[in-house]
Amino acid sequence: MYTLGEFIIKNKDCFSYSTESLLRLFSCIKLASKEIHKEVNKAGLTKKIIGVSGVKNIQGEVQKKVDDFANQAFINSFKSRNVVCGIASEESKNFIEIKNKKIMNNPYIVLIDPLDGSSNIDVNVSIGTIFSVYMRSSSTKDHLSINDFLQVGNRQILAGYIIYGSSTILVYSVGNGVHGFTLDPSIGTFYLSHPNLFFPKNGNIYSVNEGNYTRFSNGIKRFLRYCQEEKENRPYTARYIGSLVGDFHRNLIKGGIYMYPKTVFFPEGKLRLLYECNPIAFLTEQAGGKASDGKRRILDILPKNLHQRTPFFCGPKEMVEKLEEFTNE
Ligand code: P6P
Repeated sequence: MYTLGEFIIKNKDCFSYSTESLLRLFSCIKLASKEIHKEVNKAGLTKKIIGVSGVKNIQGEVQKKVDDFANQAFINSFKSRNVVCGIASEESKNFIEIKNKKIMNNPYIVLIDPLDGSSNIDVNVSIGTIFSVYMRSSSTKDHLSINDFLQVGNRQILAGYIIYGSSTILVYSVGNGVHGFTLDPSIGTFYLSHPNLFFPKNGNIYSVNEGNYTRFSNGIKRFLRYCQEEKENRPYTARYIGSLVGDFHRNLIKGGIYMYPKTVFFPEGKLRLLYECNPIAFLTEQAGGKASDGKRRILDILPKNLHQRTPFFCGPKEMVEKLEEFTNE
């Protein structure tokens, strides 16, 4: 079995940028994810990450200790290894510029949701980290600006997630397919376990919070009724655990559509474009699927601000296109 590092080197021609940089990026991501794995796996036994940190994050949400722990783990890992020149995080209001002599001319920036779905940690449901990497759009001689982070998703050079579940799995793409690596915690190594992930044909899972049904648009309501009627390969199976990474990972492997439509509580949608939807959309397309806001390709949306939200639908192409028939009526 290939380790993640061996796999990257074996496939170095598939990455348009420096292989050494990719290896160093993953060195940071692996280190931070192993730190989080270690704490998450014994969450009930330690006060370190259970409960709230007492502060509110940019989202106005009471930040959980584990959110802060995960955020610091990634920021420290990237900063200490001089791997990127800038970081944007769901947990930080503004982007963080890293400027020192050791990373002069470093062109990489990373956007992360350090621990998506963290409210599930108290009930032992899978949670995840989502990451997205770009080349900065400004000259390395200048200070970073917000425009370096407000790039369309189709300019990502690397995207992926780590799911902390019954096992810890890192899934990524550099534009040459989607590949998953499972952590062997006994030696702290990620091994190739899911090469060339691709949405199965005839997916039959739909994932949405049906508690919001009355608040959905008529198009979404009609699509849900389509999923539930007894015809052809339907009714579909409803599966929703309230953790994007967990729901997406299951749907990628078994074949299903994930939906977070806009509601009266979230008129722009709940999920964040830059560090949730764009990386998941990149993986979706690399796995033969489609990701949209109900009308537009997610990866073509020009971001206006760091924490902007969007309605989000992703999964097998035929399922998303069927949904769009209803949302575009
Ligand atoms: P709801 C977690 O807070 C999250 O951002 C995603 O991981 C998840 O899919 C969604 O929100 C769940 O939201 O409103 O259904 O609880």
